[in-house]
Amino acid sequence: MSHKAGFVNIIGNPNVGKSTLMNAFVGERLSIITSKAQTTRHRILGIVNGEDFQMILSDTPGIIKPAYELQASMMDFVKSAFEDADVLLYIVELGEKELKDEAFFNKIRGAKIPVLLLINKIDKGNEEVLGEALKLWSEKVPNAEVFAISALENFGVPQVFNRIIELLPESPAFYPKDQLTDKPERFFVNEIIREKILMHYKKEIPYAVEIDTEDFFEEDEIIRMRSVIMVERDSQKGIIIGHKGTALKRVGVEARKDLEKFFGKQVHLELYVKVNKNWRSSERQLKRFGYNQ
Ligand code: GDP
Ligand code: K
Ligand code: MG
Repeated sequence: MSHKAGFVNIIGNPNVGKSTLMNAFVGERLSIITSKAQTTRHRILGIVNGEDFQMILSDTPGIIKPAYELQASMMDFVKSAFEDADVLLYIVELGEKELKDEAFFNKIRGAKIPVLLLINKIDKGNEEVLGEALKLWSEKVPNAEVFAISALENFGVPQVFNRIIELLPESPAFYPKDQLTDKPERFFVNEIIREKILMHYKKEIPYAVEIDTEDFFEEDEIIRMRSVIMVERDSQKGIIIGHKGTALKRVGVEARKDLEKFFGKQVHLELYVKVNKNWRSSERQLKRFGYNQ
């Protein structure tokens, strides 16, 4: 059976209905990740898994690529929004007439990926208003396919959903579906810590570690997490920790910074190292490193 997977970047002003659309996409059937954060530049809105597809939706492209290119500057973000995705969703609401930012629209018009322009909240207007909106946005973004929807009432949403799937490339899933159904945030915490370990230790160390985020508590202002780095031997534990703990501290500081961007919230990360001689037998772990045979 063929499988499709890809990245969908969602752009649009605050309150146009991005979160509502996400919820409508996900419905009852599929797994999702959401961050409750409102302020972040970096977050995954959701991952929608089907038997033969995986749709990764983000309003902050770049960060969720498998290699976790964590982007620092807003310029990078803006750039990647138009390049590092398979489909761009641009959501506006009925009555919105944002005509000021020509540079922004030039970027959308010049996008090399398919653009779906969704006029949302059409339940709030009449046919005349909708007619004007369709005309306005079709002229403004001639390369877009324009859809009139009501995310709240699920009107037009399945059509958009199906169109996105059509546009996704043939690809295996980017994120293991089984790991995303249960405690999905922890999967990303593990991956971000793993990335720091890959960056800072010689090759044999990253291959010997497994990361397990044991606690993840979201409070109003802060997320508290506790993750264990499991290694196979005492000698590896020493290397991970480093002289006076400096190596581990660096991993913790860098991971925390990225986690704060990712979740859009202050993060407290407690990291510790544990020797576990048996983890390597885990089939999941072997698969992750590509030892699939
Ligand atoms: P976001 O900031 O882009 O994520 O927007 P939200 O999804 O949080 O929606 C902002 C507000 O618009 C909420 O009060 C939603 O209930 C409302 N809203 C979203 N979609 C629709 C829609 O299709 N019709 C109407 N009438 N309201 C909507
Ligand atoms: K909102
Ligand atoms: Mg929202």
